[in-house]
Amino acid sequence: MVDIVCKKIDFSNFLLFDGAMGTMLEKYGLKRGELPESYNILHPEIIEKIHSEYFEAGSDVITTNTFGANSYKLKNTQYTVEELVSSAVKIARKVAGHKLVALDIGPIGQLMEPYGILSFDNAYDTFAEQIKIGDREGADIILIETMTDIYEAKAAILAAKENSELPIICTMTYQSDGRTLTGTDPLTMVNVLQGLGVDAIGVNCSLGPNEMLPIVSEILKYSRVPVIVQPNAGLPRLKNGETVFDVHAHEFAEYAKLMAEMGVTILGGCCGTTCDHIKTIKDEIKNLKPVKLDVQKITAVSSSTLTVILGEKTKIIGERINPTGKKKLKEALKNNDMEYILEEAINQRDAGADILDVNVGLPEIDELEVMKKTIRELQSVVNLPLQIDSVRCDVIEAAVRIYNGKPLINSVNGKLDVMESIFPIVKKYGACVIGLTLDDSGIPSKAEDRLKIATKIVQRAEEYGIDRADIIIDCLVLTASAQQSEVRETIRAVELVKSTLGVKTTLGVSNVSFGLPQRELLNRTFLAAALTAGLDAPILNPLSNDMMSTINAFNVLWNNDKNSKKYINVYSSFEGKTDIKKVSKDKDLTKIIIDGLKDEAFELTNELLKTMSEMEIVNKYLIPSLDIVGKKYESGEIFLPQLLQSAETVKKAFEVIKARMLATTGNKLTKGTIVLATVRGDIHDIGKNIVKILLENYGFEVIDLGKDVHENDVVNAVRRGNIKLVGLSALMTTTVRSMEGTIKALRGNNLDCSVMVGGAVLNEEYAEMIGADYYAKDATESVKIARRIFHCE
Ligand code: THG
Repeated sequence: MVDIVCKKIDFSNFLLFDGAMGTMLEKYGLKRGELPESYNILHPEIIEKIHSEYFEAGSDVITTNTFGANSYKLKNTQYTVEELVSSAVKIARKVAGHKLVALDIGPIGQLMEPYGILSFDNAYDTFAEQIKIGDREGADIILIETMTDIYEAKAAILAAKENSELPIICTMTYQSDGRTLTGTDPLTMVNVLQGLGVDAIGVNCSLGPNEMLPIVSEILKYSRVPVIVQPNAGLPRLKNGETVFDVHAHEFAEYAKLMAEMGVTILGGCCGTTCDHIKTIKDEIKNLKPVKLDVQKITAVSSSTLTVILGEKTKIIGERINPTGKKKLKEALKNNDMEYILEEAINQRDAGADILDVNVGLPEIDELEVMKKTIRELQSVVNLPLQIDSVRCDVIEAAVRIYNGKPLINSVNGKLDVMESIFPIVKKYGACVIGLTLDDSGIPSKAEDRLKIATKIVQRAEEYGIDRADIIIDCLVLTASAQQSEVRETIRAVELVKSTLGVKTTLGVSNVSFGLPQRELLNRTFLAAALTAGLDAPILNPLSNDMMSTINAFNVLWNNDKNSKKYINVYSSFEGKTDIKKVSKDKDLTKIIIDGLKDEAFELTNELLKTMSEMEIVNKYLIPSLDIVGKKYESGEIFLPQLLQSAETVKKAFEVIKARMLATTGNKLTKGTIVLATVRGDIHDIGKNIVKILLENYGFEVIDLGKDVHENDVVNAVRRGNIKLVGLSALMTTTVRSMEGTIKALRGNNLDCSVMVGGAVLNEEYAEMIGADYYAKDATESVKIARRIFHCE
């Protein structure tokens, strides 16, 4: 059959998706524990019926029943990705006819490395398999949805881009704190995903339409691609053992209308929505015209949890991860000593860096492998956006590919061949890039000629589809000792480039002083002049008090530091302060744990054991630092990845302590044993695994029964181990009933244990209703409960 379906989607009008599949399937008989996608084979007529109902209700897009059809989730089933995806697309196409079919891609259901087992490449391959089949079978859109980890979303988007030419829509799921599970905020999502070239961005699931409003409005502020919203019909609630959703069609459609008026152009529904909801939206928006928003372009780079916007006040790019002139770093790179590099990163962050330059170019090492490793390690420890610095294109591409965020590439210049090799990478991965004002004739003396090169770079980039907002121009600092007259030209060039091209600027400030005494004096004086000219983001050594104090002073004089607040804070008791460099030399286990430095924790614990007892270390350092980290997590200062990183760091220290106790006293260090299980019918164990990591690192022993655990298996484990605390997890509304059944079974067997429960659809009220003793709203709460039960307060 010749494929004549037009692949271009008209995003200039409203596009109406369909509503829920899962909750509709339950209505048509899907049992708890049954694989929803199995219906594509076992009951295709039911899938067809649901699609038809949405079609009749007015959906422009029919979404395939393939949410969980990935090789990880199908591992222990009789089904293959091939058969489930191809049958799903066929059924959807049959109903949709010339309307659109969206290939549904849900999350894989595993935590990504370094905390979980899922590597970036595995995630990519898993998505690529689904996408190739869906594309071949004639889907029109790839819908990547319910993503909670932006790194996984990136893997899915790359898999879609490299294995099909279909339009890509990506939606993420937010918690009530306005972030995804792994801590991504709306601005960061837009900055990263828009860069990756998705055709529409948005939110789905988890929250009801009302709770989503602030998130949607934040996305609309930044998104230059159409925005899609597919809320749940409110937050799920258990009523007489059934899951109910309280936002009915009319109220739901009112919210849809409100969102359309705000600027959303693609609408639909997630859990709990029905064809009534879709039909009512259709009616509500029929007389509306899509709102065209005037979105301001920003120059911004992102890690997975933090976006740094250039131009808002001076942003500092830390230069210290660069072997030039640094003997110790060279040694560390040769010896694969990541801990040294991580420390450099942490010190720069603590000193106030906003972005970190990463250059690992040494002739005697495998730069590509070391760069990848360095990026992975850095992004698990510091949340600052990274600047990827190499003269090798292959190194830049490899690093940008595995980077979890929107990086800054250092650099491109006015040479044709360099632009031809760098710009495709910038475009494909949606990075920002530094453009150096030099070309085949070198660095021009005059500011006007540097502007010419900058103009050429910007124009060329735009031909590649790169927005000029993603380009940061470096007018290049020359050394005062060799090219004295050209130092001022750099300052003039900054002014010229900014006023003519409207781009942001950077400079590697310390170049100015090579070969002269008192380098810091020249550096800081030059910095002050460049800041006055409008320099947005200097590359410098954040550990230099001279440089940082110049910036602090500048921010007062330029009215950036309102009421001199930061200045006063830093300098009002300056006499008593020690140098930043000296402070960071003292090793403190508490700080090491908070920073998440595993190897250092291991070494320092061994060191401390020479003068302290095992329990002293546990009580003086390990538990208090985990408490600090827990508080930071609860207050929203840090997010899940950093929480887990610190937990893993404590684990290293515990390993040393446990081994020592076993050797000296024969005692095992444990505060108590806890049984954990994801209940019968539920295969989602991310939440339970996070709880396990935390509990173990607080010194509890965990018997992990895994997922889809039968009531009797929990009962037996509790009886056998005389267990005092059980933790049960359920993600789906349908499996909360298994949770209730498990608690009944424990009580029915007269087992004297407390039960704590957790999971996305639970709250205090259900927990009580199903007979649990405790509700753990998140992993840190489960630790508090365990400490209460085992009296370790
Ligand atoms: N523009 C852009 N990128 C750049 C530069 C630039 N990257 C490299 C450089 N210039 C900026 N980064 C550094 C990194 C290290 C050093 C200087 C600038 C350095 N400084 C001391 C020295 O020269 O001996 C060592 C300092 C120390 O160890 O404390 O090595 O202009 N886009």
